[in-house]
Amino acid sequence: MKQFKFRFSILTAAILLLIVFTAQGGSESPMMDLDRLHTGSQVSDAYVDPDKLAKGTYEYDRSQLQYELVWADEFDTDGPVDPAKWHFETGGSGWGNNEPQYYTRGENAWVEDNHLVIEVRKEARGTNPYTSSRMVTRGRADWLYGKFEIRAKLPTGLGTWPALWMMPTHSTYGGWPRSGEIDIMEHVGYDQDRVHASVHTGAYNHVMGTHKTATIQVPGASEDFHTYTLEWLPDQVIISVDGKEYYTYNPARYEADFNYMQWPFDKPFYLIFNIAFGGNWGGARGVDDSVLPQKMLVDYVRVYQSPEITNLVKEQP
Ligand SMILES: [Ca+2]
Repeated sequence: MKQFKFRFSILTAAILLLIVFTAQGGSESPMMDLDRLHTGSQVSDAYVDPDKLAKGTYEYDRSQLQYELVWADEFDTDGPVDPAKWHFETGGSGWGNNEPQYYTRGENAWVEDNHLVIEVRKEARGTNPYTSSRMVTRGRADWLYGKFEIRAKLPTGLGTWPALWMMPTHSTYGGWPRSGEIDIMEHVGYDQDRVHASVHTGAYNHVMGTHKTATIQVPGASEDFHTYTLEWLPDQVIISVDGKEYYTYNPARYEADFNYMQWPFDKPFYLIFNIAFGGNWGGARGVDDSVLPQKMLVDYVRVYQSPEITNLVKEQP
């Protein structure tokens, strides 16, 4: 491992020098390549060979990364959720967690007073006793690496289970959890003000009880807005609340020689916002539907990417 690291360090340094000289040589910056990673209606073509990644060869100074805004929803226009940025995943089949709510086609989400509202209601839809929303950027936008900031105010009450999270656009490495899942924020009403961050992979997931997770106390999580941030780099995932980092997933911590089973996070992922009510986790200590309706408010979501990381990934030997 060390020999590999040393050899690749020299290569990386040479490439960085080359990038610096190239950038100085012309008036155009290397930032135009951002479009290759911000897919939206385009197709991502950035690719990292998992075998290369397994050597742990990415070298960058995280404190020096410059991030540029590539996508955002400020939720500043009252009315329906922007269909160019989001669509709704609908249905009431339990969503893999025995969740009793039905996700509607947009009736439970709208924009008001400069924020998104997702509302979970005690309202029957077929055999489902509750309705809610699950909105996704899938098909509209996805990203490979970046910084994702979401300013949100969470619902409260026994049974509520809001989440701000990401799933892979394509199941390149197989069905869940092999292609990965990144949970930027989860909160369950029976444990008010404790926020959870997790990743799930083929090797580490909650079904096996091996998923990598961390929690932090966020006093007033349902009374005030707080900023939930994911920084997703080519070799690690860092999650923070209000700038306080409390979760890092770096597969090199657990395996000397890892692959997609530990790190499927080299493919584009999309954003998901939802509120479940009950289910395996949200309902683990029962539900109290007298708390309904409940809302999650999102002031904004902003996605940034770093040209340095874009180039690092692209140029990696
Ligand atoms: Ca806003």
